Amino acid sequence: MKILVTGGSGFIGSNFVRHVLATHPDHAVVNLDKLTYAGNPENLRDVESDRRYRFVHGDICDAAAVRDAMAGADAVVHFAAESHVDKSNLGADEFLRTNVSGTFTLLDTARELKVGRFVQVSTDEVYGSIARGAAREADLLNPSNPYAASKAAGDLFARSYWTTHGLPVIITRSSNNFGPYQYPEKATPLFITNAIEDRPLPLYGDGRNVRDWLYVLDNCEAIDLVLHRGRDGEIYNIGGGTEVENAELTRRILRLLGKPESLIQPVRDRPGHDRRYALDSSRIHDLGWTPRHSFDAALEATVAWYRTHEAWWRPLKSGQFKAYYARQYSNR
Ligand code: NAD
Ligand code: TDX
Repeated sequence: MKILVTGGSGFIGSNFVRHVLATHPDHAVVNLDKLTYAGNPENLRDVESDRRYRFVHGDICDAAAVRDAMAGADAVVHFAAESHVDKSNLGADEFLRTNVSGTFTLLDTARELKVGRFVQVSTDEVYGSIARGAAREADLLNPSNPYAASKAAGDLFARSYWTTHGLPVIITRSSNNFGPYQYPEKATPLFITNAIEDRPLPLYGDGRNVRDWLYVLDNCEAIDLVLHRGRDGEIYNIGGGTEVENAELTRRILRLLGKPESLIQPVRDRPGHDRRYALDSSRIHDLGWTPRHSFDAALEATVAWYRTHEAWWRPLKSGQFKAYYARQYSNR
């Protein structure tokens, strides 16, 4: 199978490309990535020499580049996105461009080239905050922040290409991923790396917001399963089944690193901060997936990875990131 992966140089995409090459000897991957601040060639340095892997530097909004990269592909797995909620709150132009217009360009090209499967990688955020129970795939979309709104719009275009044009689209909606190669703007890698540096861990609001944490390798296995065995036109929630309050996550990270809780710094809340995400994942369980990693073991492995990969994240926390961090947290 020849797969076009978009956004393969980011966090989940790079883990997915590595997973596919390691587990499917007969698969080839083309990775189309614009290399924004979140895309990093270092994430896939170890597979660069694999003859089944090809990197294409390009923008998913560029129809000609998309057509070239997609030519001959049996399937598309679409990760490329602007993915950070706080960044979308500061300005959402790029979110609209990439997550909506870029998704449309990919769908339209896949229709033209008659691609056999299109996996739209989406998020639990499209359901909005869930006070009680768990979101199911047929629930109404109720996004709160501009990032989530742009992902919901992408999902609706994807659905419409299945319903109207018969493009074999599948949507995955996963909960919060954590693991190796996550850009340190997101809570888990930000907190781990700040703690290693003995810097404060900025905890939003009362710290009681709940996220359902999913180890990135478990998500890659779920996406792989959906890609090969999912049903056309279906949506699959992928939840880790581990609901944890942010304050608890923060304390666990500090404990794993042997750092004091005094590093926790309560800061002003994120505007529109969803209180809780929760997914009903029975549909993908019925397909045969369940997370293989326990939250405790996966968090420990993740902390260990950032400890042993300072050369990966230290350069990311300088330059452009420093300016973002100063802007994001200075007035909180
Ligand atoms: P990321 O920010 O780490 O990576 C995004 C990648 O997309 C980068 O390599 C970037 O260079 C690339 N990209 C951005 N704009 C592009 C464009 N216009 N053209 C080509 N490439 C472009 O993101 P991530 O955390 O790996 O998320 C991957 C996908 O999974 C996203 O669609 C996101 O919405 C979804 N998702 C993420 C999580 C999570 O917890 N991280 C949870 C659920 C869903
Ligand atoms: O500095 C911080 N302090 C803090 O308390 C940051 C960056 C976050 N938080 C809180 C906000 C959230 O409740 O931690 C929680 C997790 O925050 P993020 O890592 O920014 O993730 P979230 O906003 O939940 O969105 C993530 O999961 C869904 C991904 O970034 C999205 O791409 C995905 O769709």
